[in-house]
Amino acid sequence: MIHNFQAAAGPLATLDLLSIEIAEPIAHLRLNRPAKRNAINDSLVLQLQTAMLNLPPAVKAVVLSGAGEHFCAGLDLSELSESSVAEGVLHSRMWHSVMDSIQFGRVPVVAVLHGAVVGGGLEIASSCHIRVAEASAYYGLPEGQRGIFVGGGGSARVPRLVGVATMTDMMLCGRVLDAQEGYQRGFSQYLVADGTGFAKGCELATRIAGNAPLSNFAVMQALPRIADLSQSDGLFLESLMAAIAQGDDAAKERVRAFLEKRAGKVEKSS
Ligand code: 1HE
Repeated sequence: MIHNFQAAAGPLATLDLLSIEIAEPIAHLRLNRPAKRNAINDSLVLQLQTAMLNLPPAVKAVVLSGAGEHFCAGLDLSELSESSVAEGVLHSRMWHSVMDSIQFGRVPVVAVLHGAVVGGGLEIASSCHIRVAEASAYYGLPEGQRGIFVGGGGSARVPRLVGVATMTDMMLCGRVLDAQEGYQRGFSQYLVADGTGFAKGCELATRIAGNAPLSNFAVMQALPRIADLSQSDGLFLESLMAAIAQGDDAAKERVRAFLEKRAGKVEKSS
């Protein structure tokens, strides 16, 4: 599949730490600080939020990657040293709001991971909806060794992917998972050869962008919330979300298309 990506215009073009290209219906956001291994300073994390909030309406899915040898080295530690306790809380809350703009934004985000996916980089990846890992990817939470704790939503999102025990091991013992272990334990839904992650990410983003918008909305907004509820409350919310989605014209047309043999069957992936 060939995508003709063009540099983004408007407010997205002014962001200097992200490179943003668009081939409708996909936007490609790339962390673009390779000399610092895409370490996330305040400017970069806020630019990520600006990008998520200003995606052109024609964009229906995002691919997020990192420039250079690594996806992301986590928090820029050079900004951490002199902050007070109060500043620390606000800084963490700022990250939470940016990560929410990814997880609960308008469109699904496919992260393409390679090299180091560590600390805040893993927190960013965990906020995305789909993770494609290249064979070079590895996952770490060096916060445990740096004398700090996760602050970008990791304690809420990482255990939901790999469990509290694995996260505890990564933080207390400095355990680093390679791409294969990360795939088996649930960090990535896809594991691909080095150099092929972006193509796979674009393929998946294209499929996602072809779904009915309300279906994608339900998966992004309702599914993680239902998973956090009691079964009874979750099932009640599910019934409301299901009725809203199936009442939409897009759902009615898609169901009709299948019944009239105009839509594809469910097939095994190749
Ligand atoms: C950085 C950072 C950074 C690299 N902050 N400057 N994250 C960490 O504890 C991970 C720290 N980084 C590393 O372990 C390694 O850099 C990597 C394994 C990611 C990559 O290694 P390598 O050999 O490719 O690169 P390098 O030589 O270590 O780094 C290249 C430059 O990037 C170097 O700067 P230079 O000026 O000497 O060239 C590094 O100092 C710089 N650099 N990583 C600042 N993280 C919301 S709370 C989240 C809390 C956290 O994320 S804590 C975990 C932080």
